[in-house]
Amino acid sequence: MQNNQICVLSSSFTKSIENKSQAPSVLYSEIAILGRSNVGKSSAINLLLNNKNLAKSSSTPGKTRLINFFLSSWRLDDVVYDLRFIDFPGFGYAKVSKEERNLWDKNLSEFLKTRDSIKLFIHLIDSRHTNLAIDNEIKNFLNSLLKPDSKILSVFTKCDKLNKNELIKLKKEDSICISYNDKQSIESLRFSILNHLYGV
Ligand SMILES: Nc1nc2c(ncn2[C@@H]2O[C@H](COP(=O)(O)OP(=O)(O)O)[C@@H](O)[C@H]2O)c(=O)[nH]1
Ligand SMILES: [Mg+2]
Repeated sequence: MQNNQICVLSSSFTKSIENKSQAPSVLYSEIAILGRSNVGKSSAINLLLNNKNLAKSSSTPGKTRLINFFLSSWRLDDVVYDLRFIDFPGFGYAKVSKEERNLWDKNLSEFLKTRDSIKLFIHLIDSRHTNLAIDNEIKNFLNSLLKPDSKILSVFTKCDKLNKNELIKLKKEDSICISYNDKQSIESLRFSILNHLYGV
């Protein structure tokens, strides 16, 4: 299936929003990237969109949590796909007051529940910690949002941190495993995205 390459034609940052009233109009199929803080969401977006500086990657997330929109055009076999990626920083970020967290969770759920253009939810999970309570929470939450035309894709990050046996074990389960120093893993994820969205 992967004879040809996906060419990333262009990628750009669209805008950041605080709540759903500020969201850009629905023009494209959307891919939501979710996962706990520090799991590698921004890095994954930069890798997929082939631009190191698009999503700000930081080990000390600030208090302001925004939903960030990016647009990217990919070409495969002479067909161009316009895709919108949505980064959700601070999901389950614990180092804020309970009130703040509740408000953020409410904003986030409201946005996710009503944004019908999200056709794919990519749940990033740290490959070294595959059974965290927060990830089970995210999984249940995403399952509650699923519509007949949307899907969830679980992707394991930071696979360069695994030893050979751990990696073999994870891959045996047909898992998608990515790492920032494995370009092929990123290309495979691009193929999975197009496959889930367009059946290609
Ligand atoms: N070893 C390794 N570290 C990674 C990888 N992807 C991201 N990181 C690091 O993990 C930290 C958090 O990444 P970031 O993308 O900001 O996570 P986010 O909070 O989910 O957006 C940063 O220090 C990244 O450099 C990876 O594939 N391998
Ligand atoms: Mg981030």
